[in-house]
Amino acid sequence: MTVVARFEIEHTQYVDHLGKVVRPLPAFAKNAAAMVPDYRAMVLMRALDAKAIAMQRTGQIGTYASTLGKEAIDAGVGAVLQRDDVVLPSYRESGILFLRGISPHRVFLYWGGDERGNEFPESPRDFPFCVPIGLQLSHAVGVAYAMKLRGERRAALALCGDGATSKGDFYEAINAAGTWKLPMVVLIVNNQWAISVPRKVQTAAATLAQKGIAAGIHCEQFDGNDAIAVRDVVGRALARARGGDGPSLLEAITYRLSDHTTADDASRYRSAEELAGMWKREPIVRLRDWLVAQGAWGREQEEKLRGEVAERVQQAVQAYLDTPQPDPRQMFAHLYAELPRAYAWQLDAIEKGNGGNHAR
Ligand SMILES: Cc1ncc(C[n+]2csc(CCOP(=O)(O)OP(=O)(O)O)c2C)c(N)n1
Ligand SMILES: [Mg+2]
Repeated sequence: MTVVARFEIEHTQYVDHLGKVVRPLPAFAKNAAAMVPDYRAMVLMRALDAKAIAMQRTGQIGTYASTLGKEAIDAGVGAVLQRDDVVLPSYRESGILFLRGISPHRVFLYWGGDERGNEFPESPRDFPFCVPIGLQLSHAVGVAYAMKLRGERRAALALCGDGATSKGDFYEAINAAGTWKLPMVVLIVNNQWAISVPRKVQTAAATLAQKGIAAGIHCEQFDGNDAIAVRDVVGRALARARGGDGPSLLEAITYRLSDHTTADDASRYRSAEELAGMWKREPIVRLRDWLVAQGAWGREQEEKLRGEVAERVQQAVQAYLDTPQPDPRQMFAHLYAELPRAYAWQLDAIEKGNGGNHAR
């Protein structure tokens, strides 16, 4: 017997959950101050997330998918994306979008049931939230193919969950990306759960990153709660894509500290011990401890930041509340050239004033 191929999956971590540096830092992190913007962004993301949950609980928005625990991924990805790149998010990527310049009040609009929350005028090339699992991956193939045809130095970055990697769309997308050597990066946010299905019963594969081996593309895994590892690994993959060196499949190891959405109660299917253990690995305290140890952050800055963040969250809430209700007829606008009867009578009812506005 001859071995015809061997494969390895690398895992990258720079700062462990105790704040200890476990391997030489990449050049960009040699000066700890360079990571302060990531920390600031992560604190803002967490505050906006807590506010969104409070707004759902008080009936001001509808179902909401929390980002609790994945702030390092969103901040790191936001930091290494270039303006011209295209992001194709799932429903859990609002943190990245804030760093693309998208106003946080749009996230409240979206989860408040207002389609205008899916319009991103501040970063118009980025794709809207994608709720059908995995669809954004095949869209990314199309986007990356167009970039390649035009000979542009840009990359398409699609994000999906661990559960999404069980879908045909996922395999089809990475296979096409490999075959056509597309400027594309797929980032799996492995938060260990797909609603109530744990990672271990999702697949028999030892890692999710290794799924890229069969597609013939670069693949690696990293600690998604280590902000430095996120910037390093995602930054390198995007540079490869832009430089014509082909696609990557990346697996970020993190943990969903929240329920799946506000419509879920995770305490019914996972233990309090597991959750408590994972809180010890969460990304914000880890980065702050490291910044403090490097002398790049202190109590005064923290207090000032908390004040600024509270103000920004309040501004976002106000911008949401101040947005006039959409015209209810707009829900029919992009469905059909000619409305079928089942919808036509509903539109008619609205126009006659029987299905009109309600208060936000
Ligand atoms: C095509 C499709 N099938 C099923 C669902 C229902 N659904 C919503 S979220 C989800 C689990 C997704 O898990 P994962 O990919 O790990 O993402 P996470 O929510 O953990 O970020 C499922 C099955 C859906 N939205 N779309
Ligand atoms: Mg998941």
